Amino acid sequence: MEKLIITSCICGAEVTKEHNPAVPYTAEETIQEAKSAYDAGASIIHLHVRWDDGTPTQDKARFQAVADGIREACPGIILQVSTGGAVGMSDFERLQSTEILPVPEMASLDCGTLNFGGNDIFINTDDTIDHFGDVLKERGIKPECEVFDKGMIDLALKSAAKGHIDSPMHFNFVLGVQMAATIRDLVFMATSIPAGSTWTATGIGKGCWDIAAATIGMGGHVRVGFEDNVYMAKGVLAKSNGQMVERVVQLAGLMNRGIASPEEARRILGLAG
Ligand code: KMH
Ligand code: ZN
Repeated sequence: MEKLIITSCICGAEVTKEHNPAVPYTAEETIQEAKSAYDAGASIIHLHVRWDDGTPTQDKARFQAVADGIREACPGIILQVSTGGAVGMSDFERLQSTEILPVPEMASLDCGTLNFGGNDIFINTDDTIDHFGDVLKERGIKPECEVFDKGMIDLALKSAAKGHIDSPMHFNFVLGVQMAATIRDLVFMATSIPAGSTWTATGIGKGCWDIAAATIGMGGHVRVGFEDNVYMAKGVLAKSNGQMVERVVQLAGLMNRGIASPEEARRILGLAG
């Protein structure tokens, strides 16, 4: 089995300090949270940014400032910028995160439309997927196909077949937003992607730790962080993203699976480096 790549999604766009006071808003807080995850063993930071009052933004200058700080604090880290942003943002706004320099090595590519947080609609039509795929390809950024249910694997493969996404593809199965966070569905997803693809899984909320443990055993890679979950256990808030990454490292250790360094993650994911 390959070593385990840990991605930390340190702040997201929707979670707030009301959910957990440790959720970062300012550039300094966000950089500090990235460092806590990196020091604990994360090799990829999935990055959203906020204005100081917590409002999500895809503003290029804000992304640049936070990315510069993270790269300085976390030498060698792989930056995966979000192109999802927050519900309701335009495609133009969402893609600004890909314009930072040096060009980020990875970006999320959301592969379908879904109910988000209950009653919001997160829109990703076929044209959006194809267009985002083209932009990432042009900029030499590896997409992480965000898959919130099974049909989204099919939409990603449809876009790839039209030439908008290159192989080998990398997927992130997000369980607990649209599809439920069950190990049955995780197995279904992991066995429904082309041979040679790599995959990460994300359990939202209380599904976080079951999905992480199952994924470690199945040979996938794990994402944890405040974007997905703010608790270590029922009623026990995580103190930092680093604390959540530490638990994944402990689980992997108990299961005899090594942790990938950023360099090893680049090799596993086929990033240019
Ligand atoms: N904030 C969500 C609407 C991504 O980063 O690409 C979208 C999201 C996925 O977080
Ligand atoms: Zn995200």
